[in-house]
Amino acid sequence: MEFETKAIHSGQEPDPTTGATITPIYQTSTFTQDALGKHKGYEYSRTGNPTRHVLETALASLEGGKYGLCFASGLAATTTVLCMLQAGDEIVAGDDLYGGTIRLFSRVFSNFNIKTNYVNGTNPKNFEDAITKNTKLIWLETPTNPMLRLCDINAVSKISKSKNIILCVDNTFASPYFQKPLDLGADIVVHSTTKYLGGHSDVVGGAIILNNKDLYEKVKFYQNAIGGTPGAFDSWLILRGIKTLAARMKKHSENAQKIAEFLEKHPKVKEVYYPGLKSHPQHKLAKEQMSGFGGMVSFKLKDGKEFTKKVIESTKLFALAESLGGVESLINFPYLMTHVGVPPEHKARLGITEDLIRLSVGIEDGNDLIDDLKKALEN
Ligand code: P1T
Repeated sequence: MEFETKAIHSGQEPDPTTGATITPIYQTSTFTQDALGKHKGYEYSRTGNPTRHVLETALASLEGGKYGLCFASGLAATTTVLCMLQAGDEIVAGDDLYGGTIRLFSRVFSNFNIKTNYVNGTNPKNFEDAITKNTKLIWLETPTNPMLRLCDINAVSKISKSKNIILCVDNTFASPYFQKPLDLGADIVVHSTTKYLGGHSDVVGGAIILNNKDLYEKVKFYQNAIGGTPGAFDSWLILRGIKTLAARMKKHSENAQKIAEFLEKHPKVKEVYYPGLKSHPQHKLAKEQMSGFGGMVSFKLKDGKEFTKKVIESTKLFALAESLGGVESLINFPYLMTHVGVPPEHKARLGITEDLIRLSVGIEDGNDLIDDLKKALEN
């Protein structure tokens, strides 16, 4: 079955009790049992809920995985993966990650004696060099947030497998429509379903997809034990979102490519970061491991921070807001918004400066979006 068909049908059979074509919202915390120890598959909604279960099955199918598990946010999914570690264990992580992920690693799990070594993820060898006898997890995003750098998933997976270390890939930026980390050798895929999977900026959620049964059982245990699970309505919203994922991703990507090319030629723009540009240093890798380049574009302006501030405050269609992946375009200032919690020296190393702008390119008309940016840059 092709991706578009799976998005609409996988796991989404008519409701077994009523025949409802669309999965109902099972808005219940608990399930009445037939007799002690005898029930219809569900006991309590933290442990399992039919609406969530349909979403978990559908997401697994889209990522080409066997098992899916859903969470109340992307960070709840990340937390659940990290809870499988023990004090003294170490993580090797790509250094360019969503600011909240860095905050979680460096300011929460560090308190439990779980140390993270950050490496420049553009060279797989850097992961290998940072591995110690205590390393239990390799964590990477690709494309990264916000610099749109790439990590070679297949190359890193060869390293992780040879050392028996779990490789977890945050696939939020690409979405399963453009990239399938499990096929490339990852053990776990994590998503903020808040973004492209939900697609309409109306829900916060997370997911984990994986193939290994033992690992699945372990994550499932932690999902229930920790309790960062989504409600039925939120699960339903994401389920509705994924039905149009393919159509949306094509348009996001088409618009983003046009905008990146427009920005690249603009005299006030210093640098543009988009994997679909021929000038992107990892364009070749992008073409190999992705089937499209996504809807995120970052760029730097020549005229410094005051002008940058003016630009981000003067777009009309691009809303100044955190988050990404919705149908509407957003403009973001990573230095003070999504990456505000990242230590200054870490930001400086990545190039998250006060002239950096990140765009989440929506699915509006591409020329309208370009006009909006053109006017804002005329300031
Ligand atoms: O916000 P939440 O659903 O908890 O997801 C966290 C998260 C995880 N991974 C990536 C790559 C992300 O971009 C995010 C959230 N990011 C934003 C809110 C943002 O504007 O970048």
